[in-house]
Amino acid sequence: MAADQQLALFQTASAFPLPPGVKFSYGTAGFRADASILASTVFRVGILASLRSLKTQSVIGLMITASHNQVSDNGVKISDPSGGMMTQEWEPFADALANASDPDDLFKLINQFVINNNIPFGRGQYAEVLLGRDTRPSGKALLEAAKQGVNAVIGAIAVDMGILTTPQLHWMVRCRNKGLKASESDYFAQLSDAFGCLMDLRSQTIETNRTDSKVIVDGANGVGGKKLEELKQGVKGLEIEVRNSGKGEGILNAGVGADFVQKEKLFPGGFGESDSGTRCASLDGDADRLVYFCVLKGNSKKVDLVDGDKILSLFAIFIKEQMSLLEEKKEKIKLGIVQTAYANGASTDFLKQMDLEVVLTPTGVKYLHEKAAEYDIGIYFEANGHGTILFSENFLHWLETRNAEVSHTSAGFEAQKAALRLLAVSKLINQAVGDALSGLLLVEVILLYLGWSIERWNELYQDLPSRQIKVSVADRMAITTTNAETLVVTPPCLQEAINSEVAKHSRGRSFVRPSGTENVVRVYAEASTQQAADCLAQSVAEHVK
Ligand code: 16G
Ligand code: ZN
Repeated sequence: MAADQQLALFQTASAFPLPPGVKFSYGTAGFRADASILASTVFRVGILASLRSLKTQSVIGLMITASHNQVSDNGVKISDPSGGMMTQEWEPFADALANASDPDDLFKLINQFVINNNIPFGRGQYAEVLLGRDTRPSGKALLEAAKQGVNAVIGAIAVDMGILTTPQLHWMVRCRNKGLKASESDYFAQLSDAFGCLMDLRSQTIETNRTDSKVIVDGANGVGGKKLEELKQGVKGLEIEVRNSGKGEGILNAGVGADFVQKEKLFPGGFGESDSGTRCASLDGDADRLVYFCVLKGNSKKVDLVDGDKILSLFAIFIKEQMSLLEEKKEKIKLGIVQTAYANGASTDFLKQMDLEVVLTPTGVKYLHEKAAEYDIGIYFEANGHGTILFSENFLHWLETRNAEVSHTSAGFEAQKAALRLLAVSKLINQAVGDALSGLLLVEVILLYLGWSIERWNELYQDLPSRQIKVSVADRMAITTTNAETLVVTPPCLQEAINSEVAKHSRGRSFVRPSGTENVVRVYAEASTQQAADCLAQSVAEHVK
């Protein structure tokens, strides 16, 4: 390593000492912790991002957010050149960097890693990292730490993209690497244009049973609400009311947001019984999750939840219908549905009854995304509301070329419209990661296309009662699993114990897994009644303790 590079690293690293007594882990969604102890981690992730940019010779993203966590937390994660999550191969290095005890240790680690991976480090080669942050007050100082980390690598530049949703930053990275327009106004324009296109391509004859013309959206007092206010300016034909937009006094994620609504099944702050009968939606703190809900009357803040599984089902219905309208090739198009073990059993049954190929992956966007990318059209969602629809380059190319031919038959005309709709969906729905803003617009336009109210949508199937519990244990990693986390491997005998509890309940299903974001083991149970689901979860939890 060149002497000037060595010096640059030592000097800046000394300004960001590792806090004593903590161990950081990249986890399912990057590093997350109380913001007060994160400066050294964010600085080091800045270095990591520059190295990743050098290695891939592409633009990399660095996002400062802790999503749905409380406002005093923060976090940092990397977007790879495709706009997806950082490759898992680099996660052990990320962990080692974050935990290096001092600049000397840090330097040795980097040196070894660049040699092993043949990274043109310290040779003045160009690297570029786009930085984004959510609205957390700690974000500004952490962004500065990230900038210094990026700049500690000679030849690397950090570009501050300002306050963004997580999916916006991922989208920008993807566009930059494809040589496409990548500014925030390009993002807004692409979404509203594609929405407009889908609105124009609706069939005019559809009977509608809708009485609810507007949607009210809970912005979690965070960045999503703020950005939705901007996005909606360009959206024609839909009334969007934003609450908890982050402009008022409300605290980020405190009794608001998609995570709160999904887990508690209660309406968020800023909503009331007078909203019953109106379609409502909720974003999480960095706007990569979306759930819908209906406020129930006289029922102590309870809601009817329309979760990620139902959003997935709605998208699957629409995509399948468009595919069936395509005259040619339709048998050859591979459509895949990707869920995790948390998907409600009723949703999986429903999708299978539609003759769709459904696969499960472990929890975490990186797994779902990777699997969905294997299809021509891959739709993935977690029950918590994170998901998107991926289109393969080949399939998009085919759609574009087939559209160049003008058709004269009525079936041909319908097929052409279906192809145009699919192309518009590929532009509306974020191809990099799940994006609550683009997901919201797609849900809305599909409901309009089908003429469905939220109640009609919610009636697609009835969720099986379920229960989730957290169990604190000495070492959560003692539990290992296989088959997309549905079966326990170690400790021995635990799976047998779960099986015998499950057998006691009609439609019983239960699994356990160590959390990737908290120091707990999570227990999930499902059964034909709420009481049975509660009982099953409790008894399985006893075996975990
Ligand atoms: C993270 C994941 C999310 C997953 C959740 C599980 C990303 C971007 N986010 O939020 O997909 O559902 O972790 O948390 O991958 P857990 O491991 O604590 O249950
Ligand atoms: Zn999030």
